[in-house]
Amino acid sequence: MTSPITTERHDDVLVIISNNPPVNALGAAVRQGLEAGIKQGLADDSIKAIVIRCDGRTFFAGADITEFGKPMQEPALPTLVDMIEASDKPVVAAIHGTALGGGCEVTLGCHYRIAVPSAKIGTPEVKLGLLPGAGGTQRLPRLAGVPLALELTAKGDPIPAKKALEAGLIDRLAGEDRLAADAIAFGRASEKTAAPDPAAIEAFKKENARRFRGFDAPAANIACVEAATRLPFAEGIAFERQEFMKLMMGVQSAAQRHIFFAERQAARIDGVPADTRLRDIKRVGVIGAGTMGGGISMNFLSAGIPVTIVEMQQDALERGTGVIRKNYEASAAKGRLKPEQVEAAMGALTPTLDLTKLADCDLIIEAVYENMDVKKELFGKLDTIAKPGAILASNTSYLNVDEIAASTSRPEDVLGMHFFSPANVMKLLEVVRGAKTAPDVLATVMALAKTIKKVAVVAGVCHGFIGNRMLMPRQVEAMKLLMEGATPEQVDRVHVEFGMPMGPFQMSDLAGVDIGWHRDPTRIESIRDALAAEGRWGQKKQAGFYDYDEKRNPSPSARVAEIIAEFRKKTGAVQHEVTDQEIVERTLYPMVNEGALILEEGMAQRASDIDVVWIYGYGWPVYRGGPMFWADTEGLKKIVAGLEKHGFAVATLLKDKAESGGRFTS
Ligand code: 3H9
Repeated sequence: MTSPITTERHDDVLVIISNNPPVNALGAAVRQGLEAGIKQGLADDSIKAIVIRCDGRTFFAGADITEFGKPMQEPALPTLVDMIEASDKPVVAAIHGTALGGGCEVTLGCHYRIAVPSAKIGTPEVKLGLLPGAGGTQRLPRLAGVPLALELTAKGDPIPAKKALEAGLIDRLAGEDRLAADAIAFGRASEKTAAPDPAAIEAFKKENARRFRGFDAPAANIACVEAATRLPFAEGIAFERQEFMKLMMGVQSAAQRHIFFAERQAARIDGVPADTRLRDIKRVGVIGAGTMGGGISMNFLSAGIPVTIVEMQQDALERGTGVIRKNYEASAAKGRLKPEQVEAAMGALTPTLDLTKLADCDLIIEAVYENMDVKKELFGKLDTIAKPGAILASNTSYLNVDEIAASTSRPEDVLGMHFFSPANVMKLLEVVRGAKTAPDVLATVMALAKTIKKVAVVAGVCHGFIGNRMLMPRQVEAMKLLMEGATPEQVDRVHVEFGMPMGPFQMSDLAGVDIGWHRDPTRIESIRDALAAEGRWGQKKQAGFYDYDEKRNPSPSARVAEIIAEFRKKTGAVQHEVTDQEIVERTLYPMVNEGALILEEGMAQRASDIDVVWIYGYGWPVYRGGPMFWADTEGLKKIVAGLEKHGFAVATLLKDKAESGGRFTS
């Protein structure tokens, strides 16, 4: 096999070049080639300096994650970085694209760093449940100070070259097209030690406590940076190694790595070749300027794709476009957008009351009231208005997309695009593949999802698709638990302690207790009916399963406790002490069971897609890897036993896997 590493001589400078597509990951062959290149430079007296650069779209984007968990091949990355640092000839890192993780650590071992202005540098290991394990936690604080080292390691977001320059993380900016030449003209520097900065460390921990809740890796990153301020370099490195290995062996990092690959895998569509010719999407139409339609529109406007937004009434249209502007202006006020970007986005929005104005749209997304008759009528009209080849999408969260498609003469152009609220923020998009959806329609929408920075998952046509379908058994059981002795506070606490952003009842209050309510205050058949009849519609009414103050802080409600007590009496539900473990078994295990049914029926392409839905659509804790990965870590036998204990009908796939010692995820 030819090495991904080549060398070039430029008089007295040796340039080592890596070409390991797609992202120059530092796999074994790359590390071996780099080692050989450095040795070649050191052995040749006529060489005065060495440059390391990469071909292709980026500098090294990190260690090769696919090698994790396999036997290590020499040289290990830390050894290689040490070797670079020990070179008595100056080594210069020439950075373009993204120098991430191990890639960033290679640059830290180099004596100089030069980067093009568009480059980014960072250590995202924490997002994989890890820490920079090739000396990064020790070299970063020494070079760029404790505060920046904490930001980079414990949060994991890369910074642009200019900021890295200001922080001393890189030494010089190269011309955008002159990186190789500029790098060759470079010299040597000496190492710094990190100044102790305990106040910065404490403040950082406090500021980010919420963000880091439940995760192991941020604390380990912080501990390593702290060690850099107190231990000699070699001891700091030893400490880093020990912490790195702990994380690497742990379940959290395995879960986070699972999600990294799951997210990319989700983009692949079974039975649709990767080179399928896509349809051009130059203008998008959105029907409905409510919260959903407005949020959906913002995704396209932010990506520079013009949007025609349609409403039925002028005041609703104005309100909707007003909210879009307000959201953009709020981002601008926080410095996330420039005023001209706000104007550019708003300038690309065409509000109208006239449905026929959608005739020039390449994709039309309907985001109107969740009612089959309304949707069918609308799609019938769209059929007469939309140009040939336009994609017609429904943002329905439950309804049968095939039935909607059948109201047009072109069901092959119809699919579901289920955005999650708030649609301009939540990353998940469920793309619902109808029985007749054309492969190129599906492929176009999946590719478009990437353009608008969504993570898209293909779902089949079934009630609630993947996410909401799995939510249903959870909500049903949560209500039953109330009848049997649990309180909303207890059920929610168990979910929050598990790592969810909120529990089932907090979620109901946020979404609206009145959603799906029959609207007859005299018909009270459930606790939910009773709440809705009393106007306890959730946060928007400052009363739902909880009472809320003006700032929407919840507190347990005496009235809700009364309603629950009345219902327990009325139905004669048998009371018992509900333990936290029972709540887990009765609310989370049935989700896994439903996930198994979804797989059995082919409504999701793969178990990891289900995990992606729950991570990006519902805030399932990423360190638990999604419900199906979590089920594997719990043990499928235990899940089956738990389900059977509580009288659930166990899905055949789940049972079979448990019996054969199988897993859902790899
Ligand atoms: C580390 O460095 C540990 C060290 O500190 C310590 C060691 C001792 N390895 O995302 P894309 C694949 S941990 C293997 O679609 P983009 C990816 O799966 C690492 N494969 O492109 C995909 O494959 P496929 C720290 C990798 O342009 C393809 O490349 N580094 C790796 O949207 C294209 O990826 C990170 O965490 C990898 N490291 O984004 C950086 N990275 O085509 C992780 C990517 O088969 N990577 N692949 O689906 C990223 O954040 C993005 O990939 C990047 C490009 C921003 C680089």
